[in-house]
Amino acid sequence: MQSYDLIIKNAQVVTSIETKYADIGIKDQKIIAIGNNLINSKETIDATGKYILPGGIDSHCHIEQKSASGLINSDTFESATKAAALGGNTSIIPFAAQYEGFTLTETLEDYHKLAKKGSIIDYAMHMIIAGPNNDLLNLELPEQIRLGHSSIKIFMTYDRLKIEDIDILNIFEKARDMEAFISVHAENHGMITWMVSKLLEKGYTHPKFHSVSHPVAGEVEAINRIIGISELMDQPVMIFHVSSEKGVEVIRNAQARGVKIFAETCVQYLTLTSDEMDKPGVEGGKWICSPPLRKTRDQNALWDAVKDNTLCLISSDHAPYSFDSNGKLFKGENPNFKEIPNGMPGLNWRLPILFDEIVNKRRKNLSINDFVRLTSTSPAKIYGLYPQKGDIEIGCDADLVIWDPEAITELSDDMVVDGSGYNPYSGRIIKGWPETVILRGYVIVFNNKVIADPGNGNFLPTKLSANVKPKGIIAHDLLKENNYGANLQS
Ligand code: DUC
Ligand code: ZN
Ligand code: ZN
Repeated sequence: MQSYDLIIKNAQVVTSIETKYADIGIKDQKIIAIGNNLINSKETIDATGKYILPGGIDSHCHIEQKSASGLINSDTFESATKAAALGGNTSIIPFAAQYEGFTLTETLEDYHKLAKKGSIIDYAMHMIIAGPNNDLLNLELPEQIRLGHSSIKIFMTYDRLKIEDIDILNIFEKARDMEAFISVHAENHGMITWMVSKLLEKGYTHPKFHSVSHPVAGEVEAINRIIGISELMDQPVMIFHVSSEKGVEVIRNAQARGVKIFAETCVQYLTLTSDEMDKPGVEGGKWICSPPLRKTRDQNALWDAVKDNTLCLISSDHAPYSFDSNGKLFKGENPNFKEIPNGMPGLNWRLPILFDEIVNKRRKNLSINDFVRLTSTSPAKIYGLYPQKGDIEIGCDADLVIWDPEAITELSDDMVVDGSGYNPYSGRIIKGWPETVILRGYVIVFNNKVIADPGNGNFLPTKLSANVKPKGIIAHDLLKENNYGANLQS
């Protein structure tokens, strides 16, 4: 008779496509049976009245990353992944940030050391490329893609991170040749720099002016530009953290005419507005992130875009800074908005807040299956983790979360285990909580306590997913007959 290491009984099993009552049988870290009345296990968990979902995958989070301002996020892999696990995640995709003057290889080695030592959940790794020299593009990049880093992130703004269009084109060309995916921080650097200087010149220094300094027009322009580059190069991209109604419109139009682009938003853009920054003193700096929180109208448009799949996943963009002289206030007690580092914590809060919005409040009539798709299956499918991660099927890693749909929680600063020390959602009362978290068959969170050790997480090497491969169509402008064959009559 088949024996199991763990059986979870009597729950409603939820995937991105269905919800059904079943038992789940786990052996050697994998799901090996989904059926009724499973028996013969070393351990059994009775999940009557609960849901079992695939573990959350947060595909956009910054951990122990050196930021553009030179500061390091107020987290270690240990504290960040504890927060992530408590929030129902079993995998993350953080960043290794390569800056001008550093090799990609040493950068990746450094971040891998940190992740291996501290992470309690599994992780893949995006490569930020900010100094794309010839050696990096021609020698290092192919090797790192071969080693399982199939995702590149580029920035169109931030002084030390942004790259010029010519470099973007070179990276797109290499990524297409070597089978990598590209994600983009799309905001127009010139517009932001100009707005910041105008605002400061006029004495507008309060944190609330941060949102004014990142105009929607800057997001729209950069998204348009990256779509144009993506079309020319036939290289699909992920547009990160879309924050505005107008940004969504540009993406929806491009998708409608067949451009293969993907876009995400983050929990904060769906649930908070720029009003958060309008608090006395510098308190509002806690909500400074880029792109900035916008208006209720943008929030509604983002939910519509989630509903019609213009935005195909929701991440946290976790980038915590403590609210003291080591973090948000590193320039002093009374910084202007530009002196406050950008970023908010979110690994712990993304799933419970979205569960409340989607499953409990039925925002835009989205379902619990949509919740799974947006927060686990879709990131797995896009970043090459599927079907090992992101689903409940025979053969998948046994990454499972038992959700109590009735638990009522008031979010507070007291709950925070990440390095920020504050909860941007404090005071919010939500329904539904990820009470037990299982990674590869081992319980890592029980009764809201982490019971796994740092170093427990595995690196997840990725390959370019078939879902995000180029269409294989050479752009009109690059066709021989349209003169990319050049020569003409010269
Ligand atoms: N903006 C980013 O682009 N990344 C981290 C946090 C932020 O606010
Ligand atoms: Zn970004
Ligand atoms: Zn980010």
